[in-house]
Amino acid sequence: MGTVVDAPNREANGSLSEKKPTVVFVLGGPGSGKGTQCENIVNHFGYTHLSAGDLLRAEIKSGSENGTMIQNMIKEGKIVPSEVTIKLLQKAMLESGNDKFLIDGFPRNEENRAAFEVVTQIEPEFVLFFYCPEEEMEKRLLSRNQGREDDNIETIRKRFKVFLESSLPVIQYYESKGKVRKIDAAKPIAEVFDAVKVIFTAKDEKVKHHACVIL
Ligand code: UP5
Ligand code: MG
Repeated sequence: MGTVVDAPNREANGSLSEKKPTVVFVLGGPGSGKGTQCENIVNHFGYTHLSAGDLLRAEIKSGSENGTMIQNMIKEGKIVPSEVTIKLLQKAMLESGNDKFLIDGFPRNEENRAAFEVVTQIEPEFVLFFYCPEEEMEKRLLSRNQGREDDNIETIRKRFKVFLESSLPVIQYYESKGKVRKIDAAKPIAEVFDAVKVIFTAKDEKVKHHACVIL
């Protein structure tokens, strides 16, 4: 498997860092609505949505050499090694042709976070954090019905535990840097998006204002 800074990663990073892309991390517990809201953000604000979980599931389907390992980890709700996920994210970013990305469901632990920073030299613009009580997330996941192998009560409980133990510290880290935008995700989908819109609109206004000042 090699290390996180092996040759393909460095090469991919060369062209990525030149582009200086805007990255927003979209984080929140399993079933908090990350994917649902990312779709809305793409339609309104022109970002490319990269779900780390979707990329990993596509990797399993493609029959890649890491497929079985990834499948086993997802079944157990465990976090796939950073190296694998970061390579998939870098490739998707390069292939998209866009320079604005929503990275959904990553970084999931401190190691993910640090490795992404080292390998890509990218710092997120901000972190969108969907906060939702576990009972509500559990209800949503159990009624999602999309055939995901990790949407069973046993795996869901493991995913919740990993989120609390490993992913919340990442959010706390960004909180300490003033980068977290927290959203109440227990509300209906449209109301959650109203709150999301305010954040992305404020960001666009800031960019426009900056451009005017420069001109
Ligand atoms: N729904 C959404 N919003 C709603 C609302 N406001 N009110 C009522 N219902 C709402 O939503 C889930 C369901 O709820 C849907 O049916 C939706 O209609 C409804 P969704 O938008 O899909 O929620 P999301 O937060 O995206 O839930 P998801 O299950 O995708 O989150 P996870 O973080 O658990 O899953 P992910 O795909 O990111 O990761 C899966 C696994 O991959 C991980 O457990 C891990 O094993 C692995 N992984 C890694 O190892 N590394 C990574 O970097 C990423 C993943
Ligand atoms: Mg999702």
